[in-house]
Amino acid sequence: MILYAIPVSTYSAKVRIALGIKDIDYDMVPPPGGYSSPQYKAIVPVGTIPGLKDGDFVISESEVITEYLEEKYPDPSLLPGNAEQRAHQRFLSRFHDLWLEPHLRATFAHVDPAGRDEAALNACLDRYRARLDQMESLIDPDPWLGGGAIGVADCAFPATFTLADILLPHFGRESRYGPKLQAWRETAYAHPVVRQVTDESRQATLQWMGAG
Ligand SMILES: N[C@@H](CCC(=O)N[C@@H](CS)C(=O)NCC(=O)O)C(=O)O
Repeated sequence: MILYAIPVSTYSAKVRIALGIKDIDYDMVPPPGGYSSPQYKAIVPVGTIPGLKDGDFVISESEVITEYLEEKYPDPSLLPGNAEQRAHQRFLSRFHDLWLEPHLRATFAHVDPAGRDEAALNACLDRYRARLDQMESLIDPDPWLGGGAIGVADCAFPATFTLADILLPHFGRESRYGPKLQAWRETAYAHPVVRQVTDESRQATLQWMGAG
């Protein structure tokens, strides 16, 4: 199995955590020619990372890859519980992809002070903060987001928070979490798979920002 991914990519980290929890062997390969390149699109047509190649089968989109892994390697399950609990896990993972992470991603254009638009940057940071605050009311970790075992939602957030913990101070904002999220973070970052993937993300992000 080949995972086209780079350590700085938060969506790749989500899939890497899922692969690690399921103890699936894979090679992590940077997208040939870079993501969105014609060379990479010849393999993964949409050109995004992560992309998964399992034999002749190729699929992209982190949520879809995670669901594919869940169906093909059901043990241990990343979607434990009853229908309602499983739906809540999926909801949180979508919340991450659609409503939280994009506001952080939108700040990338402003990392270099030379090209920074303060008003646009502050709008992104405010939107990220509002969604993060909202998340506190959406979760009830025990200790994982879906209950007693790590699940798909727990795979989605760790690398994004690692990135936020670097970017927010860089922009003069405090990276803070409500009590429920903070408790979940302590559980998540203590997990060896989560720790390894997020340590690599942190190093790669610091390098990308020229601080590492
Ligand atoms: N919805 C996608 C998002 C992945 C994504 O945005 N990946 C970025 C790198 S972290 C990318 O490949 N961007 C390519 C582009 O913007 O053309 C997923 O969940 O896999």
